[in-house]
Amino acid sequence: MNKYTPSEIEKKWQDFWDEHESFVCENNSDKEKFYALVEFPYPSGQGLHVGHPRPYTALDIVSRMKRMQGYNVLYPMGWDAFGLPTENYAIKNKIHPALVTKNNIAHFKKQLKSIGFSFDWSREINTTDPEYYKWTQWIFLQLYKKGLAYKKEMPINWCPSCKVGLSNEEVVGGKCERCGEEVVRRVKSQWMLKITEYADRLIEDLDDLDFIDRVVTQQKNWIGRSEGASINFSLKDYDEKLEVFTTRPDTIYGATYMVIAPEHPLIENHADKIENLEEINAYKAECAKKSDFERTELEKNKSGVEIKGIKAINPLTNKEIPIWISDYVLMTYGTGAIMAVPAHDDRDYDFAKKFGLNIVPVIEGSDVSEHANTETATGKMINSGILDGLEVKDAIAKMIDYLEEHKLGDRKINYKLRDWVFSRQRYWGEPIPIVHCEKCGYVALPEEELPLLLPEVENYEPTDSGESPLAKMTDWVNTTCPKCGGPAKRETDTMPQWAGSSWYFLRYTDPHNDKALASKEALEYWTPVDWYNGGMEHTTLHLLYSRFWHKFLYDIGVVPTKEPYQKRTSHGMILGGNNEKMSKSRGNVVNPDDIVRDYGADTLRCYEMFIGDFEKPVPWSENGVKGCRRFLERVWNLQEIVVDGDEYSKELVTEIHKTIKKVTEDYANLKANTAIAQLMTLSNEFSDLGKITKEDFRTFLILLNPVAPHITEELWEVCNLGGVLSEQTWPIFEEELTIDNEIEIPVQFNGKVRYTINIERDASQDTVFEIAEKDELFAKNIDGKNVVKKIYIPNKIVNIVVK
Ligand code: ANZ
Ligand code: ZN
Repeated sequence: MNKYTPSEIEKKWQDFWDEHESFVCENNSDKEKFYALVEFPYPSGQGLHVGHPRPYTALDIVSRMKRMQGYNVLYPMGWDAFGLPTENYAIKNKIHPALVTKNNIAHFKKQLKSIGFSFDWSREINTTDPEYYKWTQWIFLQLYKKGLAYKKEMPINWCPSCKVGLSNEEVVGGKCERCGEEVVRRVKSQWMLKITEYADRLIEDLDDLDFIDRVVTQQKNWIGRSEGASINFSLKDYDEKLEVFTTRPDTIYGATYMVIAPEHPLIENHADKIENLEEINAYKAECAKKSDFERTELEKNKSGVEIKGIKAINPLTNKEIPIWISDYVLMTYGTGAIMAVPAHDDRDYDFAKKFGLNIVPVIEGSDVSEHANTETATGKMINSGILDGLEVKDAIAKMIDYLEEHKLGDRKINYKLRDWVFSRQRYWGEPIPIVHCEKCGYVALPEEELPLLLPEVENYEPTDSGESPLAKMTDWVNTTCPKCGGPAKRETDTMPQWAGSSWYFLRYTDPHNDKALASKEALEYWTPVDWYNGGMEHTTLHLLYSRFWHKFLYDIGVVPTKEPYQKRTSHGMILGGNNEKMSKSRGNVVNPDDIVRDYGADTLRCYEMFIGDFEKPVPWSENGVKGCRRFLERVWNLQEIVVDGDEYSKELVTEIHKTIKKVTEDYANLKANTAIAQLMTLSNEFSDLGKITKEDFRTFLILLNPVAPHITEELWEVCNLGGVLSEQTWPIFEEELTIDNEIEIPVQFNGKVRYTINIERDASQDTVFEIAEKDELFAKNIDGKNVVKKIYIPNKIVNIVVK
């Protein structure tokens, strides 16, 4: 027997799979399809770290098992390659980002190949390939034609360090998600996508999907649908209204003052009536320095200024109430103005306490609570005129009816979700295929002109004015209008990194198509993706964006399903040995190349799965790696005890059937860790027995193959088990055979257990008594007395009554 040498056998089998196109799948097949998807990586300069292979291995296991179960499996891989890090690297090192991308991809691909994933590499895609982004641009044009892409002056989140506008999703805790720099506000004309038009469907259609709970919850919270009412409060002595959004119209009798956001137009529109304008402007200037996050999440101490000279009228109490300006009210939500109900809203309560404002309770026995949520608020209305005595739920309904009837307001649904800021003032992204004509305004490029290629520029630095470097390319920018032929200018903003990943799973179904993003037949056959695994950090960005695009493509008849992904799961992060997030600066990054070199790809894969529950974050441990390597060495040694035989060894039948059952179910439920534990147990039984049949070993190797594909293929060959492992069919178990047949039961004498016997399950009563009586302890326990009764409860207990 040769020594177990992964470096020799792993390359051999990887080449074999490549040559034999073992994992290339067909678009035309009678087999049932299975589409497994993992999030394609951004090919950074650092290469893979050991976090990447965790989800890839998990779905590789599912894919390999499914193939052997007879499915036509699509398990693809590609590159999400536009983006800032590459561009920044290109600027710093004066290399074209396309070249940087090419090198990074080559590195990533080599690493992935060395781990033996069963990707169908014939379908590899790259979002920066013009043949790919042609279709990203095409989708944008369709959105534009349907009025879902529009340009708007927007206060945007601006990162002064990256010199780029960020979407709300890219701002984390008031800081740039990428570089950590404090984000400031800046007004800029931006391309926007109307994702808000799909808000309801993005919530409702979640019901038919098999997404893990935390993904569903996060998506719903992000969309943030609130039902309530908009109510118009009149301003005293003005023929003008101040509109608020509230989820609690029932509490209107308790609205003792109003608050508007510092940016609310009321102030400019009525500057002449305001007596303390200077004080208000000073307060506004202070607020402008803070992000929304600081204003709402961080600021515990309420601040504000009363607007002197303007009063509002509560339309139900008809009382005059003051209007304040405070930064706890955001201009970007609802109407930027609220009716404050300090008795029943925490924020209003704190504010009223601080500034000595009136507090009028309107719900019996209910203190200030955070129950702004209509679903959790209960109680009987008091001090509330027409609502007195009603339950909150009924009071809300009645008040909305009343408001509508008296033209004081309307039923209203509000969303936290904002339209998607879709332009970036950077170079390394898809050019937006729109020109601006002096006469015709914005005009879409004709589809035949796609792809609109990124021009070569000398300098990728963004300009300080915030324009994209493309703005300096006058030759490229100046063009003619496709409509009137007059002079026009090209859009110089590019698309955000989220563009290419919003539809990539469609391209995998037909990656070389030059007539359409994919053929109807390919989409019909492969979509939806059966199982998509990805990081929790992509729940509110990528997952929502791609569901939006897919729904849009469904609406215009391009894709056959209304949802892109049937099932969504998510993995926990792999942490450094010190339990901290792996990062270069913490010096705790583990490079999978080192593990492959020192222990082998199979050990890496096995450990990635054995490390712990798939959904939980877990620290890396070199000892764990060694443990997996020792397990594989024991498996390697099993070849010494294999003897001829096309049936399972009698002693192993139960354990083998049990193992097939457990492993099959565990793999399908992302529990490869417990599947591996079961395979360890079985391999120990093999060793204890000292001799196993070829059939014992075949089943064992097939079951282990998805986790450790190289060593199992090699052993299959070495032991002459017939053909190639990856072409075998998955073993099936018989439920009856998974049950242990020999069982141990107690023998009682006059109700006391004296010894136990081993019997065959369901043995006859006579046989059981015979076994019980044969035991030497039987005579001892009779002790010369008479047996008056023998009772047997099948498979449970024997009871002997003596006198
Ligand atoms: C009166 C009231 C009484 C409210 C009460 C709550 C509880 P969600 O659920 O998040 O939609 N609000 C409305 N617009 C706002 C803005 N631009 N900035 C800050 N707060 C705003 O919350 C809706 C509630 O948040 C609204 O209902 C409003 O306060 C406040 F016992 O109106 B409520
Ligand atoms: Zn024109």
